[in-house]
Amino acid sequence: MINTTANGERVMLTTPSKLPKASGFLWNKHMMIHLNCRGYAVAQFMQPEPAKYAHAPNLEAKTFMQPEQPYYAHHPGRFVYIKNETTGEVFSGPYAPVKAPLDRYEFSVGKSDLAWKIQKGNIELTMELSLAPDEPIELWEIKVKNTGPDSEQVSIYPYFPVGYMSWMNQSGEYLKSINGIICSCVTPYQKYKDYPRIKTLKDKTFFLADTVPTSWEVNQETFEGEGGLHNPTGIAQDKLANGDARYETPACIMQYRINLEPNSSEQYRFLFGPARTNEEIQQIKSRYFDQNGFDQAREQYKSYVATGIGSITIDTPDSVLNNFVNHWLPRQMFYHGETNRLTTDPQTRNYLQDNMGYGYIIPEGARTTYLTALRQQSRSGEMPDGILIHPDAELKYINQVPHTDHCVWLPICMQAYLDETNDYGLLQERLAFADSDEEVTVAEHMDLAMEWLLKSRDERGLNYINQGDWCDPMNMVGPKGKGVSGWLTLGTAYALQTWASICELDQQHERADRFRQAAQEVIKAVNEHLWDGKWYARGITDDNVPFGISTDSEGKIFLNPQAWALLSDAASSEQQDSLINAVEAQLESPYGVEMLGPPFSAMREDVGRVTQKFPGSAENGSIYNHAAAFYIYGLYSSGYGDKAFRVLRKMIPGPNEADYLQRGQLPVFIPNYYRGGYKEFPRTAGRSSQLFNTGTVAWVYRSLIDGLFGIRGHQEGLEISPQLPSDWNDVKVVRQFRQATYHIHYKRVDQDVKQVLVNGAAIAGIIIPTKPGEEYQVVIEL
Ligand code: CEZ
Repeated sequence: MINTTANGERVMLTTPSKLPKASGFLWNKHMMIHLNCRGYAVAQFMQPEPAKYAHAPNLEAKTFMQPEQPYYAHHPGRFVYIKNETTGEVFSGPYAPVKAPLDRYEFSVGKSDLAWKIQKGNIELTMELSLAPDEPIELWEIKVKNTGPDSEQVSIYPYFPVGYMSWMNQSGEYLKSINGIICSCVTPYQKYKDYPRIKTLKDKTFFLADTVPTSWEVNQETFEGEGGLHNPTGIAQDKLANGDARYETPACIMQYRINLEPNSSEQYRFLFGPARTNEEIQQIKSRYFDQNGFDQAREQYKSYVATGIGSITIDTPDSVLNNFVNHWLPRQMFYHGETNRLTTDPQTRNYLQDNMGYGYIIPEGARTTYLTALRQQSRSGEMPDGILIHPDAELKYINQVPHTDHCVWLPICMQAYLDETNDYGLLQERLAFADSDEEVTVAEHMDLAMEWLLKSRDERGLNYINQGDWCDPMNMVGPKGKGVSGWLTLGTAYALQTWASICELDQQHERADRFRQAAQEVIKAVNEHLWDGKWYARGITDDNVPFGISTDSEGKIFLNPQAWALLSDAASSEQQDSLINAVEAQLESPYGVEMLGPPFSAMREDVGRVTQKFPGSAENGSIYNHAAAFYIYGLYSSGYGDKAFRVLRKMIPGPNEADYLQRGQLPVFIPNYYRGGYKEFPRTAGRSSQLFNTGTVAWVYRSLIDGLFGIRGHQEGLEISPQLPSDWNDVKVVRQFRQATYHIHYKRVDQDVKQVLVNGAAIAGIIIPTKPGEEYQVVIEL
C-alpha cells in the first residue's frame, strides 16, 4: 500500500481510497500547494499577504491553514478527465471527481515534485507537478499512453476549477493569442482606502497550455451541466462549447481529442498560477514555453529544494527513521524557515522556533531572525506577539491577543544557534527597540527579556498568563491579570538557565550567576505552589483555582509542565519518576503522547477556548506533536534515552499497514497533531491533521542531535554524549558541523572502558575539536 524508493527519497501510495486524505506539499518562497492523493488542492501565494488563485465555490474567510482540511466534490483541485471516444466511458485522474475504479494507481511524493501514474483499461495517465523556483507558478506535465494492442480514440480534458473569485467582478475567457485561459476578478473590498492596495493585487488566474486544444470551456456551470462533476455534460458532448464566464464562476478546461496508436503517448504541459496583467501572463508564456524554460525551471526548483539538507545523515537499524531523518525532516524544517508558514507576521514563538530548525540548514538565515525579532522588542523587555517580516505587515488575528511567553523562546532557540555556529559575536551586535532608538547589545536585549519574565510574576513568584501562553487558546485563565501559568513559570526557569549558560560561555560569569540564582527562585516557587503530589499543575486561574490537577475530572494532567519540569531540572529524581509514570499511564497512546487528559468535553470558562475544541483534537488533548517534542527533549535532557526514543518514533507514520490506515498519512512530514482521546474515541484516535505547519520539527531535530546521537555543538568542538536505544549495536552518522565533516561510527563493545577514537586515536574527555574543512573518522564505543 505504501512503498518507498530504496534511498527513501520518494514515498508511493497505491490506493486512492484507503487513505483518502494522504497528501504531499510543495512550496517556494512565494507560494505553497498542498495536494491530496485524490487531486484536491489548497494553494496560497504571497502578495504580500496570503491569497488564493483557485477558490472554493463559496466566499472563503481568510484564516490560517486548517487541520483535517475537509474536501468536498467542488473543492479546488487539479484533475484530468479521460473519455474513451469509442465507448463513451469516462474516468478521471488522479481519482476525483469521477472516482471510477482504476486498474492501477500510484501517488508518488517526491521532495520537489508530486506525481501520479494511473491506469484504466489500456490508457495510462501520468500527472506531474513541479513549481517555478521563484514565482507562484505550478508546472504541470500530463502524459497519456496507450498500453494496449489496438489504437485508441480518446479525449483528454484537464479540469482546473478556479471557483468563486469575487462577488464584485469575476470572469474568464480563452485567449487564442496566448493559447490559454485567463480568469479575472476584483478582490472584494469596501473601504475606499483599500483601493491603492487592491489595484496592485494579482487578481488574474491563468492556465496556459503548450498545445492548442480541440475545444475549451471556461464556464463551470456549462461544463458541469445536468450531469454533475462525476459525469459533466460538457464531456458527454463531442466538443466543449468554447464558452466563457461573464460574472459567472470560471474554470479552466480544455479538450484534446487524439488517436493513440499502440504504445504511443502524448504529452502536454500547463502553467497555472496568479498574475496581475495579461502582459505579465504573455511574458510567463514565453519564459516557460519558448525554448526549454519549463525544463530549466523544474531543474532549478529541484536544486532549490536540494539546498535544504540538514546537518546529519543517519544509518541506523531503523530504515523508516533513516529515510525520514535524511530526507523529510530537514525538508519540512527548510519549508518553515523559508516561508514562515506563509504569513507576514509570524507568531513570535513560531518565528523563533521555526528558525531554530532553519539554523541547522542555513545558520545565517537563523542569525538574521534573532536580530529582526529583537529590533521589535520593547524597551521594557517585552516581546510582541508577532514579528513583522514585511514592510506592509501588521499584527493580525491571534497576534492581537496578548500572550506572555514570547521572551522565553529567545535564549532557548538562540542556544541551538550558538551551539551549532559558535557565533558569540552575535551577542555584541547593537540594536535599537521598537519604541526607543537607543542601541544596546543583543546580550543586553536578552537580559531585558529575562528581566521582563521575572517581573511578570505574581507575589508567589509565578508567571502571569494573561490571555494565553504557548497554548494559544488558553485564553481565560488570566484575563483579569491574576491567573498564572505553571508551564510558563517553568519556561521562565528554563529560559533563565539557558541564558545563564550562554553568559557563562561568553565569560559573563556575574551575569550567569545572577540569572542562575533567579532560576532557582522560580523553581522554588513552582515546587511550592504547583506540585500536585504526583505531577505539576498547569496553572492557577484568576479566581485562584489550580487546574491540571488530580482532583479535576477533565484536563487532570497537562503534558507541558511535566516536559518543562524535566527541561528546567525543577523536578527531583523522585518527582521525575512520578511525573513520567503519570504521563505514561494517562497520556501515552500507540500514536504518541497526548497533550492533556482526559480531554475537556465542555467549556470550562476559567480555562478558555481550548476546552471548546473537539475533545481529542488540537490543543484539547490531541497528540499535539509540538508538545510531545518538548517532552522528548526533556526526557533526553534528563537521561531517559529509551523512553524518549519510544515517543519520538511514534511521530512517524507506519511502517505497518494498520498504523498507516489509522493515521491516514504518508511518512513525508510530521503533522501538527494526531487525534487523541485514545480512551474516549478509539475510532478516530491517531488520525493525522495533515497540517504540516508545526514547531515540532525543529525540536525533533534538536532531540536527535543533542539527545539521541549526542553530537551537540560546544564552544570547543563537538560534544559526544549519545543515548542510543539499548537494542542498537551499530550505527553510522555523518555530521556536518562548522564546515567540518564527522564520519561517526557508534559500536557496542564488550569492554569496561569505553573510548572515543578520532582518526584512530583515543581522545581525553568527550569533546572533539573542530577545524573547518577537516574530515574526521570517529568511533564511539558504547
Ligand atoms: O496555532 C499554533 C500556534 O501557531 O498553536 C500552538 C502555538 O504554540 C503556536 O504558536 C499551540 O497553541 O488558535 C488556535 O486555536 C489554533 O490552535 C492555532 O493557533 C494553532 C494552529 O495550529 C495554527 O496553524
